[in-house]
Amino acid sequence: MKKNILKLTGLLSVIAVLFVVGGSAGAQNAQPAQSRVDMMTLPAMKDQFSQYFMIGNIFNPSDINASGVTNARLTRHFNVLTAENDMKPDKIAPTRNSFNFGTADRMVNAALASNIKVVGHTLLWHSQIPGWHRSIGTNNVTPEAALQTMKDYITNVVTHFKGRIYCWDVLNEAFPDGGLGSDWRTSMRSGAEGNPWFMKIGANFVYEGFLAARLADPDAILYYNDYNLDQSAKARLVHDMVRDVNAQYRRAFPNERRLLIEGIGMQSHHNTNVSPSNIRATLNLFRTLGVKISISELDVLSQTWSQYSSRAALTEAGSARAAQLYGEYFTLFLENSDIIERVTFWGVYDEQSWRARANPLIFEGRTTSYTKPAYFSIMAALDAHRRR
Ligand code: 9MR
Repeated sequence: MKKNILKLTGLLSVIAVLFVVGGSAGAQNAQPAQSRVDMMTLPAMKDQFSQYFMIGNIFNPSDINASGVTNARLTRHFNVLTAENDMKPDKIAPTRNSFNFGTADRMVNAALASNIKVVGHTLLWHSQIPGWHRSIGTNNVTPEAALQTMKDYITNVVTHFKGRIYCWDVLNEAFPDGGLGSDWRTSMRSGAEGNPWFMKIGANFVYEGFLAARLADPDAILYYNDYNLDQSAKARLVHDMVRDVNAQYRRAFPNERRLLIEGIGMQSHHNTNVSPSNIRATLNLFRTLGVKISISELDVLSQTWSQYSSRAALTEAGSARAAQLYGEYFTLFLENSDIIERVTFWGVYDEQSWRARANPLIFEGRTTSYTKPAYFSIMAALDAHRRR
């Protein structure tokens, strides 16, 4: 009986996909109303994409208990999770030398008990950091002392989770939003909201930080993670940093076969002006580094950035555009699946999103989450890729 229901719901979703594909193929005819499907009845996305990449999402303390992940929407569709906030420096290391691992431990252990991998997010950042990180940038400790403090912190945290974290976002968002120089070593965030480690230690904190993480847990894959990497100036700086830090590692450890920075996380907090061709250009650039890529925080506003920031009303055209872009992005991800190891959505349903007012996700509904057209355009992209 249960099997039959599953078969039936599978069939329904295939029919829904056909509607969307038919519509986007340019038929002028009136389109049938989109069927909304409860995401719990859909085939598991993690299985559908299993030959290409992992499919991830975020989780919070309310999604788990002592025996595992209790949020069935997560366990059904996703095989890798990132703590939305609970592994950030302000949560894990509120004061110097007193770590607060309780919540993070419960979350990581629950995910592992549910057979789900965990991304460690994040070690070195300029935001959501405790006062003792922030003040490193401006207090009168020496650069040498600050470097030791940073290494100790990384060693402590990574060692604590050793063997449980599949990859670490070692460094997050080091580059600013605008006014980028051409040399990565002098272009990182500084000032009141700057990266304190960069401000005190200088650019070599990157190599030292990644090296401390590698030594503490050699099995973890070490990532640099950032947003706006569809923009060529920022992508170029990230490329140069990864190239130079990996070259420095190669000189120091000539027999080591692995890279030090093994992956780049492209957060991908997009809006309806983010063009797939820019993302393609960045993927081609990063490909030359020999690194893995993760799409690490995907969401797509149903608006342009300026509409979103001016709190403009949503339009149907904007929602349709976002849905279409989801499909185009996935087409690109599938074409690059030899280097993409994970695609993580930054939330399951719109209402939970940090940008909820622009409906950026592929499901909607807090109590029961239903498909949006974006879901079907992703599945149509998968279908088209398989048929190539
Ligand atoms: O989704 C997170 C939100 O709950 C927090 O309030 C916010 C604070 O900075 O961080 C959000 O997650 C961020 C992620 O850790 C790093 N990239 C940007 C994400 C969205 O702000």
